[in-house]
Amino acid sequence: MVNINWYPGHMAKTKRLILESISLIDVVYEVVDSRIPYSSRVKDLDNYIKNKPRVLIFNKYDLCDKKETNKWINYYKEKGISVVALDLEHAPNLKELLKITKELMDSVNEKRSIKGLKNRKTRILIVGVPNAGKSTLINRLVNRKATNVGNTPGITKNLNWIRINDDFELLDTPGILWPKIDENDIAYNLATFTAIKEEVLPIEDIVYYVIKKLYELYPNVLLERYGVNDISDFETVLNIIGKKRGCLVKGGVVDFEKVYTVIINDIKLGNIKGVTFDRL
Ligand SMILES: Nc1nc2c(ncn2[C@@H]2O[C@H](COP(=O)(O)OP(=O)(O)OP(=O)(O)O)[C@@H](O)[C@H]2O)c(=O)[nH]1
Ligand SMILES: [Mg+2]
Repeated sequence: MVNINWYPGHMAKTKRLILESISLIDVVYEVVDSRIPYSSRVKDLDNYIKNKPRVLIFNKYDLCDKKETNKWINYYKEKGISVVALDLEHAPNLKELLKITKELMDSVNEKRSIKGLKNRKTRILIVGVPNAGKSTLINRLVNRKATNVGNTPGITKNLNWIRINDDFELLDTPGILWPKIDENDIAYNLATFTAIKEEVLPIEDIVYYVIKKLYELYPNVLLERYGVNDISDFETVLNIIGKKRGCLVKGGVVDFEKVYTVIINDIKLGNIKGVTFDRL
């Protein structure tokens, strides 16, 4: 049982700053990782985005198991949430997102006009767990490198307003988690898909979790990529993978640390595609 108290001061601060800016916001884009559409939803988000119109963005759709992830998309849609799936890396098709945003904004402005208020520019808050692709989304929306991106959690450090044009502004925010992640699978899913810094959980535990999940859900991936079809003994598994992937030290002995890095990097670099770890 894990109980991750990885909640650095800047996350609490980010939430406070979001709460302070929320009255300026019209629409919230909540970005999740399509491989963990449940684990990567910020659990206490409602507390500080209030009841602002929201679009749930399933990012990194290129890396997920579409059959399983589509079940989640339908599940959220049935709950009345607007959902858009995106592959920002290869095919950033933003049309549907912009269409939904316009619809949400039109109804904001309708309500304003009833009160005799003028239309206002669209201000969008982008939130999500670390490394979900929030800043990448902003760069695609403005079509330039307006904010830094990177493949580790914690790249964005501050809240940044980014102007698209006179009618459109975006607020980029640092990734956030919640004070206590006390569900085992959520913690390991976040660690597996790089939303929690690597140091927070022991790397061998993360790797063991990944292998166990692949064995349960995607045995073909485990077999084809690593030559493993039996996980009853973890050391044997590491030895097989180490030999297959050249993680050896002098004398042909497998270096387990290198095996861990290989597996973590395979996930991180998207070498393992077509996997979704959350199940409905
Ligand atoms: N394969 C794939 N990679 C993506 C996609 N979107 C973003 N990435 C990659 O994911 C990594 C994280 O992207 P960022 O935009 O920095 O994520 P972020 O949510 O702003 O992260 P923090 O600022 O750390 O919270 C980068 O390496 C991106 O290139 C996608 O749709 N598909
Ligand atoms: Mg960022």
